[in-house]
Amino acid sequence: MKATAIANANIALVKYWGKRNSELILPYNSSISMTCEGLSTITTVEFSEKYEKDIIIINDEELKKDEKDVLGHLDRIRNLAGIDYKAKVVSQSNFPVAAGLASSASGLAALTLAAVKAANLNLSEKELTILARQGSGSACRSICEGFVEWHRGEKEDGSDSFAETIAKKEHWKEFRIIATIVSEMKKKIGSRAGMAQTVSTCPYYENWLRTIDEDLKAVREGILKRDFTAVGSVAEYNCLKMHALMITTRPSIIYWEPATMEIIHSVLRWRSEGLECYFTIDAGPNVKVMCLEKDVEEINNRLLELDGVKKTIICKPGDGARVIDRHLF
Ligand code: 2P0
Repeated sequence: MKATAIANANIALVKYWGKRNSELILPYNSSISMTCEGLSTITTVEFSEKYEKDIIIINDEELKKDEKDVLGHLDRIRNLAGIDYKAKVVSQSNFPVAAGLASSASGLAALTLAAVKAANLNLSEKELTILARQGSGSACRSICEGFVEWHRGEKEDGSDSFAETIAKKEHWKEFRIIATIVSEMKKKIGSRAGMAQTVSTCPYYENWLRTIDEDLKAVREGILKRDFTAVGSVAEYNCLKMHALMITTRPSIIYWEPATMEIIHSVLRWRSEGLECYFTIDAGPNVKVMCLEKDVEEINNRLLELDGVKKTIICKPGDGARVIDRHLF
């Protein structure tokens, strides 16, 4: 009862921010993302009677007891499979965790698939996304390939809140997201607490929900037409709207650092000079820059020249989660 899976992180073009049900992780709004080749997590899960307790090792560190997400998710899968063996889980990501680079998405997606296979469950991709969603909302999008939409769903039980590919990676091979790393520090406020705080205190949250369908439609259609200007400009604006919510939450959530601002202004300047690129930022200070393949080298070089940029990772549209043979233990 041992299996290993790999999953890529995803970066949202239309963001998820706010839950209508925090138990089942049901969002107020649908979201669209790109699954990113190159930002991956590999996870091996073994269920066995030889383990007296769950052992969870993430990026070479044993998980502390108070981190319940992973344990709760293992229990969910054990219940589904009707097993009560303890598990050993070893997980390794190739990018900094908790810096707004969606490590929980690739981590929980890989954990879901590896644990499901190790428990001999047979689930469809849609069922896997519903299960991964309950571990971490954005993880459902990392199950799927390429450009992905997570449908918010209407039902109370969450059975229609799932993710699916809207365009495969081959559809738009030229789309690039350059993830810049300005800080590898663990963020001060996690997304989970932050979004709950926004829903309960931000006076603009209703307007976010009122305008989200326009953004979803523009980005979805832009992806299908490979219209980079449409996708980039709406994704950038959607990110700014989400950060406006965060900033006007009480107490304020300000993820931006000076280096974040430096990159925002640089992108705006390069674009005004004719080099087309757009930015998006998640729950952290790191900026992701969207561009097309033809400009990626130039933009990457310019980003690396900025004072605040420590490192960049260039991402193409990538595969969904898959089982692999190489176990981590
Ligand atoms: C997103 N983020 O759409 C948004 C944008 C952060 C900013 O999804 O509580 O780790 O596990 O459902 O999925 C991060 O939130 O939160 C996230 P939970 P998750 O990518």
